[in-house]
Amino acid sequence: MSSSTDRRNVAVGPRKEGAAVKGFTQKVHFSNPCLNHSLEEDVQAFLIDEDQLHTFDDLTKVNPVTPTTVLKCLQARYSLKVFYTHAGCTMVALNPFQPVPDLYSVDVMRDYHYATQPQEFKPHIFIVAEEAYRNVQGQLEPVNQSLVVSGESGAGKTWTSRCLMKYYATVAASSPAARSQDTVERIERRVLDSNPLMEAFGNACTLRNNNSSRFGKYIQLQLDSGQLLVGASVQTYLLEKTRVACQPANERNFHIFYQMMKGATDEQRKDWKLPHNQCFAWLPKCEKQIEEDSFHETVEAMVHLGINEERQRQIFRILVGILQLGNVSFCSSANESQPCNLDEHSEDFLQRAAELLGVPSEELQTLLRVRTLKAGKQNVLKPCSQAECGVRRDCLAKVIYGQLFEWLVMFINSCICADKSKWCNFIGVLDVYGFECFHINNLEQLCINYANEKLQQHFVAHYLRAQQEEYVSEGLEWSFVKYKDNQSCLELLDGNPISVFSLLNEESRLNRASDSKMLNVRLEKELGCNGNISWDKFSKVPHFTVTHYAGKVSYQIEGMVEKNKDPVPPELIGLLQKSDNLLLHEIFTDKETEIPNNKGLSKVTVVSKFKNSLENLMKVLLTTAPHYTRCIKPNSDCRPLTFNEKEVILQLEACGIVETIHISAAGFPIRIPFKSFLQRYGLITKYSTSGRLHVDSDADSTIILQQEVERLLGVVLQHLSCNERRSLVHRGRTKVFLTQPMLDLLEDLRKNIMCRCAFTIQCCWQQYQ
Ligand code: AOV
Ligand code: MG
Repeated sequence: MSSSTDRRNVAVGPRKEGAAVKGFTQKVHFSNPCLNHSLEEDVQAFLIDEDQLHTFDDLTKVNPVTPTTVLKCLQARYSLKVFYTHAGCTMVALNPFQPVPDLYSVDVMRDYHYATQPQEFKPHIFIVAEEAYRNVQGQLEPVNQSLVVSGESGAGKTWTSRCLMKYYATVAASSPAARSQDTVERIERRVLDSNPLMEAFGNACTLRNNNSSRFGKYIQLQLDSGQLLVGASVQTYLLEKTRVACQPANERNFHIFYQMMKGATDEQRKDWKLPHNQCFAWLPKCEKQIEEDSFHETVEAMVHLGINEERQRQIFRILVGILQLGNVSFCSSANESQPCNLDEHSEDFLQRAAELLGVPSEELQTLLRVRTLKAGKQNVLKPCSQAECGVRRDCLAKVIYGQLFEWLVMFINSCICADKSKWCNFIGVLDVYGFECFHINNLEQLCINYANEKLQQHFVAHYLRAQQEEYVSEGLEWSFVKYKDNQSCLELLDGNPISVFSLLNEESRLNRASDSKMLNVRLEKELGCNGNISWDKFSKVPHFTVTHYAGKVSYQIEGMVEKNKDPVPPELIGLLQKSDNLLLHEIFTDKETEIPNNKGLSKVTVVSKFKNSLENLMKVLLTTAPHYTRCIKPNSDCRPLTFNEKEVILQLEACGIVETIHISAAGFPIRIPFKSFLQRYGLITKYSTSGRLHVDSDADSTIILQQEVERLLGVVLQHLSCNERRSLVHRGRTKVFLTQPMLDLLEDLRKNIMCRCAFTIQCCWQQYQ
């Protein structure tokens, strides 16, 4: 497979007319970016041009490129409400934290798509979208594309992903008629409707973000041979289902519950046995005021996606059943051999929960209070302690909610995914939960931050490293730009044979009582000398601190092993299989109900499942041409037009933006294999006045191709000195390396020749007539 950058070639986004001529004289820096500039120098540099800073629409033009100058440039633009800036191969998107409707209208989408007005060419997420769209029809063969959107929690990833999907639903609408209307056709509508639905069930208000994604998502937009959107498929990653039964302080449960409470009709309330004034333990309010008017939108999305009324009713009854279950609590039992009782008000709640979940209430009550163990071949009943009863109740809620979410995703896929014969390429949009660091972090944050490490690794490997390695292998002069590699952190987390994950898995499988303590001891013993992990000896609560690429995070060890085991009592699954709620019955039909023996768990743990699913994602990403968008959160209070320098600089440093800019500025972002290059631009030499050249695009010998490329470049750049030429284009061993101005020039020359040919043919035709 050739590198992805090969494919980001001739088909690029909208460009200003004449940009090639203007950009032709642009200076390309070959300064060694590893040299550290002093802060004073930085200040000096940007003070000189301070008034002009906002005009740099590509950070590669800032000189010198340092964290401070980059920061000041972004700040100047942000203060003028300019939210997008190129950073070489990546797009930096600053969160406006306020609606900017004019920036994302259908008209603007079309402007970028057709590129007719100069103002259309300002940096915009639509440039990324359009570039990927045009690149699908690669030079020689179509290439799948991936839009990787990253950034910390609340930075704007989900917002950006939605925006990208809307763009394709508009410009690649499956019916030509739909393109001239503001509405979108059915498949586009359905693809877009998957967003509010999945967000209602998978997003929640956290301390960082009122609409925080609690699951990861990779959506592949399927395009047919005419580049029209004909379907999509969604892959989701690890929903944080613990939230359903346990919400961190000042955070909320999933949106859908609040939407139902606010939006249900009286009739629905009656059906759900839900009085207006009922309070739920699992529906905490947070300090933030959140308007909960989206129930209608969620139901509408369900209707568009084909979830009929009866199915909706089953879904909502399950959800209210979960809430009722959350109000059930237990008293401690005086006698260990006796199961604990329900506390005084819980009888009613349990009754309602059982009714809504469609299971017999006595059986539910018994199964929550008594567990079944395997002793040899026999099953033995054992009364649960008060705490154990609570754990079983939470387990039941979590497994129901988790499986309901999976069913929903499966259903969405079944109605948006096109038949394989109907599509040939895809553009994937990746939106995962952003890097998180709370006061208390546990397995959820460990997984979320691990996913972000993996994405960062993908970026480092596929851009920072691959780009530079290619320069060297193609024989270009290059002084290597150092970058922060997160490989050692990843090895700490998921490496073989010993890592945080492997030890956590071992403890989970051993199933011993003092697992948290043991885990801590083993982590310290086996990984203590790794520089990416540390312990605070004075802390009362056992925890370990990991130095992630985006900062240090302390993880609480208590509860981690249990969360990783994610045990579900099989008896409870058996109960759900008997449910007369048809959806619940369907969801649990094939699930395992065998009682395991007490030797330990053979079940796949949460982290191993998550690691596998991320590895599969990485494999898919590797087969696609990536486009990176870095979302930046200008302030942690989510205030509009507030730019906190300290917070922004940390984010810029974490994602290696300065290194990226250096590599992009000093490098040649466009690489075209000789053969493709000659196939596209060979006509320039054929029609050149400076002598006809023989360009045989079928020639296979690299040496012949090299010579032909050399001659072609000689014709195009005949008036430039060797040094000038080298700053624009380089002939490598197998590819031509180009800067954007050079590509613009070649494209303009090609276009001119084609226009001239067309004109000549027209004249001949007229004469002939
Ligand atoms: P995230 O996806 O990156 O966080 P979101 O995409 O949910 O963050 O963005 C957070 C909030 O910022 C949104 O709800 C919007 O209010 C606002 N916002 C973001 N981008 C824009 C924009 N371009 N224009 C206007 N408002 C915007 V997380 O899922 O927590 O990691 O997990
Ligand atoms: Mg999100």
